Amino acid sequence: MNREPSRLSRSQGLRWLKDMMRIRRMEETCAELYGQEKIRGFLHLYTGEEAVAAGAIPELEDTDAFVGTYREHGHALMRGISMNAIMAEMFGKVEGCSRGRGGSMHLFDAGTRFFGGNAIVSGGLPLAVGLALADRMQDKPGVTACFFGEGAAAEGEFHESLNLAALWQLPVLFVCENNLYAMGTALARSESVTDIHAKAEAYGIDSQPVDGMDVMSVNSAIRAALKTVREKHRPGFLEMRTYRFRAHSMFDPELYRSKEEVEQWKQLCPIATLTAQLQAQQLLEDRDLTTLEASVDAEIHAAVEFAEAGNWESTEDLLRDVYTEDAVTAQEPIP
Ligand SMILES: Cc1ncc(C[n+]2csc(CCOP(=O)(O)OP(=O)(O)O)c2C)c(N)n1
Repeated sequence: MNREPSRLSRSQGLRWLKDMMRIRRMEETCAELYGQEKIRGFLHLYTGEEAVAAGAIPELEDTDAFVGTYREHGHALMRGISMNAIMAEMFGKVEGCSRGRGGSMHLFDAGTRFFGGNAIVSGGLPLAVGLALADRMQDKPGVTACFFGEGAAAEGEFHESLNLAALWQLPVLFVCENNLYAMGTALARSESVTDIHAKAEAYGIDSQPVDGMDVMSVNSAIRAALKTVREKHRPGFLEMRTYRFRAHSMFDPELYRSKEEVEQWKQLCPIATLTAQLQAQQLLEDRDLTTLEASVDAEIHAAVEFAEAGNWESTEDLLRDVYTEDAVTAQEPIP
């Protein structure tokens, strides 16, 4: 699991830097808005893991599908869902990408084939296998990218999904974001084999660990894996080794890990690492950083304004899409 040697173009470097900053600042803003009770319910932030979404998701084609978890705000942004639609969804407004029905854990956008955040650990894996099967049965070219945490490996659905994807040779790219903790449970306390990629190998799936704190390593691993999945029509698996700097959710006192450990991982911050690499190669000047920051701040400011100005769903509409029209209007008593 070597870090990629630094071969960077200025335009690609700035793109990744901006994307990672967009994710981080959006998340930090969500934390503030949560404190103000503008965003309610559950909120799981991605801080520290940005290199994975920023390095991976822009490599997907429009025809590919995406399936994620409840920690999916950054993935949605990278897939091209606007920050306005994401923020409005966080607020529960109808202008949100799931019409305010899903909230933080259930961002969804069929238009970009973003088939959702999912509150159920490992719940996305069988969904991804089904999407890939559907695409193949309809002779569609897409790959389904399925992102999930290492906690999923403890679930039966993980094993059933990998088995069927390998057995039926389906074009699914499984991407495990191994941040070492499933809520408060350290990986080594719940798994007898902590190399998650080895579990995929057991199903005959090409698999490798990747330095998930380094956007260049993520990007080259994803490009190679997608190429194989597309050309050979079979599943692939990447284990991104990463770390979340913040608590699991807004309700987590974080008693399961030491402050020293968190500080050590913060030294590997993907944004600081890329900034330093770009500066060392004279590809980034102070004024570039100022411009990037201003543009990210403007995008976030506009998104919060958009969400604030959005509308609540009317009470008359609350049953819409919950029951069929017939069921809602039926006057017949149920026998
Ligand atoms: C089937 C199921 N069991 C338990 C939970 C409660 N739960 C929510 S998040 C979580 C931890 C998942 O950790 P991981 O998959 O590693 O993802 P991460 O939060 O680290 O991104 C658990 C156990 C759940 N949502 N679904």
